[in-house]
Order: sequence, then structure tokens, then C-alpha cells
Amino acid sequence: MQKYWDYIHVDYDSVKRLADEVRIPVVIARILFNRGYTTPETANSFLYPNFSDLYDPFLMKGMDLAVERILRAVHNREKICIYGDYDVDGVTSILIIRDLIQRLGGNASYAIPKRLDEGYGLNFQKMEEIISSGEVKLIITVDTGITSVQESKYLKEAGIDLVITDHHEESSEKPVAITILDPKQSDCGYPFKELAGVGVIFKLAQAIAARASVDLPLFSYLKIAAIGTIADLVPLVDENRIIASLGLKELGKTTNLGLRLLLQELRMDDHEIESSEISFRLGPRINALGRLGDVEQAVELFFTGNRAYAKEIINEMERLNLKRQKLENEIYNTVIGVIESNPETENQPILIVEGNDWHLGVIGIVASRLANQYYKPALVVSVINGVGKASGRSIPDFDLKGALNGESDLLESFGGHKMAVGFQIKKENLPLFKARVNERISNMLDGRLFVRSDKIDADISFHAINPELMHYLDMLKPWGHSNARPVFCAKGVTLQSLPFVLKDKHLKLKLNQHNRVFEGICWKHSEWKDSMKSCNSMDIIFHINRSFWNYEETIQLDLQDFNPVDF
Ligand SMILES: [Mn+2]
Repeated sequence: MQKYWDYIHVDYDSVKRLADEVRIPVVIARILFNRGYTTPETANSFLYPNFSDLYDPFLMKGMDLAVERILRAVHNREKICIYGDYDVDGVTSILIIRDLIQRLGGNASYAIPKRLDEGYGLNFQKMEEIISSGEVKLIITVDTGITSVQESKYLKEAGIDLVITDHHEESSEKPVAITILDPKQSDCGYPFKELAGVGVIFKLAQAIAARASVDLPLFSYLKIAAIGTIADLVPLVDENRIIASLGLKELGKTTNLGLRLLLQELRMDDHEIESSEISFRLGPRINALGRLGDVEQAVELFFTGNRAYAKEIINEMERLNLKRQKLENEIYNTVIGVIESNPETENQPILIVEGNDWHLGVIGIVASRLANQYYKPALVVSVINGVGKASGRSIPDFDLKGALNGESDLLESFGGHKMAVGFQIKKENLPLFKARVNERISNMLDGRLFVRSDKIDADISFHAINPELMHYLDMLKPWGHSNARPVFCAKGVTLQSLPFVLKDKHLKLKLNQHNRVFEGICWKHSEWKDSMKSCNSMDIIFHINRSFWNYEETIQLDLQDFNPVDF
């Protein structure tokens, strides 16, 4: 696949000045510069995330009313129902707000719609259940609700108050509610728009802590908020960086029984937790319950004091996560087979694949793997009883929702955002839909294809890779959306010994530059072996990682690409 090495160009004198003023190595200053932190003030607040740098929660539109209504409900002993989304962001939001209400002396039940049967947002069936119970006086939504206009009117008629907290984009009409907390509302002046749903709930907790007479464990909430924030893939900058960074530092020390057992099970309890462990280990296990099982168990895990029950839930998470992987791989491998036997798909600007009765809980993950593998937007359609249900994922800088807007006349339902979409389509409309989408995107791209580019932060010499550099790189963590692992380039590198293939797919090597040697790894690129062996030397681009083996820590270069140099 075609790939570009794309240097981020910065002015050397300005970088040097920043390095001197903040007292950091030039290469670190350069990375900060690349990410837009070009002044000592912004660089320092990035390097030292601080609780006191969090904004005043009352800057968020509607916060006063939300705090007042919740405290009144607790005071009057009204029954409260928390209504949350079925993903990690939703679950962690429920954990915080439910704990908070309990500490205030109130009583809150919670409800989560079923991902497959009920879908995203408030829904009439669940509202009906809550109304007919006859007890609930207040519903607080978390991570959802901003577009549930009809359902909100229904609740109002039934005499139930609604406080909406969400972080998704609003639609043309606002729901009817006591108040709406959502920094993405165009009339909300909150200084940071990119909070996760659980970030909004953390702001609500901060605000209630300021008004209530009960002490609230805001630092414990920060740990939970870090999980939801990282898992929801919001940009890890500004307030999200403070939440993720401070929360992760404390997470390993949690005293919550269920969480502690889960971290132990995942071997995440003996070191400072990395954001990637949340995205690839802890998050998927909570989501597995939402995709294939009963996500309410995830909430129960954090509230139970019963060790045996906690273990049972953790085992169920593990079982469903394995099942999820199996289903996902089956569909993925089928799709890869279809693509490889149709060479023309290589030249199409978007991948659209369909199959019968594919599990709806995993087609989104398959779409995201395809988008990454082929570096083009991918739509996976599962046809069930003549109706196609689709999930799509985009690649950076391409607005998939915008590109599909023009085809909505062919769709039965359609929602999403730039990076992810979901829709339903009648089976008979699929061929026309495919043809139109391909042509539309082709025209947008002027016949070219998407090209993956690796943005390189800085050139580095092997001699500059040392424990001091590692210390400063740690200060730039946690990595995530809008704060990617830095990519370095080293020139004229040679193989110290013959590379060997690991588990049939990875390549392990020893690399030498100016007589300094590092271990290197090429994940999923065992096919690089022959061309590496046959070149005199090469330029490489890589991440610098710590690697743990036998209680020993070494520095490992994680290769992203290489260019043979022959001279
Ligand atoms: Mn969310």
C-alpha cells in the first residue's frame, strides 16, 4: 500500500526557544510544537495536568438548574431514574451519578436500553415501563438524550421531569427538559466542547460538590471518568487530558472491589495503567456485555460488595469478549476473502460489503478494522429478513456522514457523525446505493484514492534514546485521539543480526545506528523480512516504547515503516 512520510515542519529557532524556556529537551519541545503547544504557558499546562486547571462547572449552560433539580429530588425523596447509554462512556457515567445520589442520601434506579432490540437514545418502550411504574419523578439521562425530542414530549405529558446530560451534537429541535447539559449545544458557552458523556457527568459532580453539604469523592470519580473518556475516543486534550491523566495515575490504587478484581484479572494492577490498556483490554470487556450480553452487569460489578458475584461477572465479561472476537474474526475473514477475489475493490474509494445475518453487535468493529486495513471508509451491511442494517467507519479527515447525506432517500433510517455512521436500507436498494456512493466519493476525490500518511514528529539519533528521553516522553502521556504516540525517524540504520518471525506474523529485530543497538519489533509485518535483509541500510520510522520482560524493562523500537537505502 502506498504510504507517505510526512514531516511536520516547524521553525527550529522557535522550538529551541521553547525548549530553553520550559527547560525540556529540544526533541520534546518539537513534539509539543507539532501539537500546537507553542508558548511556555500552554506547554507547561500540557506537561503538568492539574486539577485546579479544570474549568468552573457553572460555566456550562443549564448547570445551575440541573444541580437545583437534583438536590430538590434528593431532599424530597423523589424517585430518580438514571437513563444511560450501553457503552463504556454510558456505564461509567451511570456509576458516578448513581454513587453521588446515594451519598447525598437519595435513591436512584437506572435503565440502559438494549443495544440490539432498543437501540440508541431514549425509547418509548422503556419510557412506558418507567411511567407505568408510577413512582419515578425525575429522569436524568447520561451520554444520550439530546436528539430524543418525541420521547421527551411524551415524558412531559406523563408528568415526569427530565434532566438531559449528553455530549453529542444537537438536532434542529431541542428536547423538552428541565435543563440540558451538553457543551456541544450552539448556545452553550462552556470553554471546552469535547468532553465525553462521563466528562459532562464529572462536571455535574463538581458542581454538586460545590453546592451540597456532603463530601463527594471527586478524585475517585476522576478514575471512573478517565475510563469512559479514553474509551469514548474523545480528543485527549484540555480538560479531557486532565481527567485522563490524573484518573489513570490513580486508577491502579482503586479500592472498589469489582474494579480491583477486574484490574487484577487483566494484570493491570501492578503498574501505572496506559491509555491503550483501557482501549484494548478493559473497555472491550465492558462493551462485550453491551454487545452480546446484559450490560447492566457492568454497573453491578462496581456496586457489589460480594466477591463471588463480582468474579462471576468478570468471567462472563471474559466469555463474551472471546465470543465477540470469534464472531468478529469470522465476519472479517469472510469479508477479506470477498475483497481479495474481487480485484476491482482495490480501486474503489469506499468499501461496501454485505452478508446475511451478521451479528449486529460486531459489524461496527469489523468496519473499523477494514477502514484501517484498506485505508478507505468502510460500510458493513448485515441483511436480516430483507432489510440491511449497516455500520460504517471513516478514516481521518473524511466526513463519512456528510458524504452519505445525499443518499438518504434510499435509506430507511440514518444517523452518526464524521467518523461513524449507522443506517438501515432495503435489500433491493443496495445495488443502487453502492453505485451512487462510489460515484459520489470518486467525484469528491477527483478519481484519486485516499493515501495513508505517517506524520513524523522528529528525526532522532539512537544515541539520544535514553532513560532521560523516556522520562520526558512519559510526561506527554496519555496517548490517544489528538495526542498520538510520537513518530520518530532514524537514518542509516543497519541490522545487527538476522531478523526472526514471531508467531507467524510479527518480526523481531536488532537494529544498529552508529554502534548503538536497540531491539525492534514490526507488528504484523513479517513480510518485511526479506527486503530488510537485502538492503545495505535503511531509514526507519518508529515509536519508542518500554518493554517489560522477566521483570526487566528495556527500550523497544516499534517500527511503523522502513525505506531501504542503497549506496
Ligand atoms: Mn459517549
